[in-house]
Amino acid sequence: MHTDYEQLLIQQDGGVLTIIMNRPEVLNAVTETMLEGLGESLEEAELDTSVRCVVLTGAGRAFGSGADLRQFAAIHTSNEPVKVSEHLQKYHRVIRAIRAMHKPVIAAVRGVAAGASCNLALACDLRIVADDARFVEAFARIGLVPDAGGGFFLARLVGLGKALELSMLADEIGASEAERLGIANKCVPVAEFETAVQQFAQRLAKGPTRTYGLIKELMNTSITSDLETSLRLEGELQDQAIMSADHREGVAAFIQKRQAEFTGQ
Ligand code: LHQ
Repeated sequence: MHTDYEQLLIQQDGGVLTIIMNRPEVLNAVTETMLEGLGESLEEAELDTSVRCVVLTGAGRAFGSGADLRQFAAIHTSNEPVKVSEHLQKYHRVIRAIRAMHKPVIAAVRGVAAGASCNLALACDLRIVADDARFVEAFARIGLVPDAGGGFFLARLVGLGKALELSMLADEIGASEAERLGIANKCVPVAEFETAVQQFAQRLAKGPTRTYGLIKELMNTSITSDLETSLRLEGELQDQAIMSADHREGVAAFIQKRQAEFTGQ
């Protein structure tokens, strides 16, 4: 793995690759440089067979404060119409890389996750949060619509009514509310956060990685497809899963009354 990025720290421990957005002085506000690094490192993680789980997190007291507003303030100084959709392509590359990755991607959220950073966390497969975590769809506060995948992920996680409420009022929700709504999969005290994240990620990294990839494909396709498409796909994917070494190992471990040791194949 290439680990030398200007605004990211990248660490690998066994099968767990941790990508840390690293601009703590502005609560990891997102820039084009950061997005390019995220896109590249996630695409590389997909190809690296030594990586079996990815953790996305922020340096310091926050996950992220959304797009860097100081960078964007400058674009309003001219009277030219502003086209931000091209810039959004950089977020979309990151989101596609997370969703297409054939291994689990976890967002580890402590402190605030606002705006586009909030939605990058929602694009991940699972979210583990510290009890000081705060999620805020901050866009409407500055007269914008949710971007970075928010229109897709938020409503699917919390339902349409709640998604509209969170987007229109742009109020913060805390960790326990996020857990209640199904945004957070697991909430832990801040003092235990780093250990809990590593344990959670290491557990996933020792799982049947190839099957996890197929599970992602099944779930991500099924939330946008009809029943027939989903049933057809589950058959195709199960044909692949049943041929995996991890399936054979799982069955053997059950029969021999021992813990399965998955290789990810
Ligand atoms: C920041 C930021 C930030 C720069 C804190 N930028 N410096 C938008 C634009 C265009 C196109 C594409 O899409 C988008 C998508 C979006 O993400 S829109 C949403 C953008 N984000 C926001 O509106 C959130 C702005 N930040 C805040 O409301 C607060 O900072 C939050 C609630 C995140 C955290 O509050 P506090 O914990 O009280 O921290 P703080 O406000 O004191 O921030 C600490 C420092 O970080 C501070 O700098 P300073 O030099 O005063 O210490 C902030 O200015 C800086 N910072 N967010 N997005």
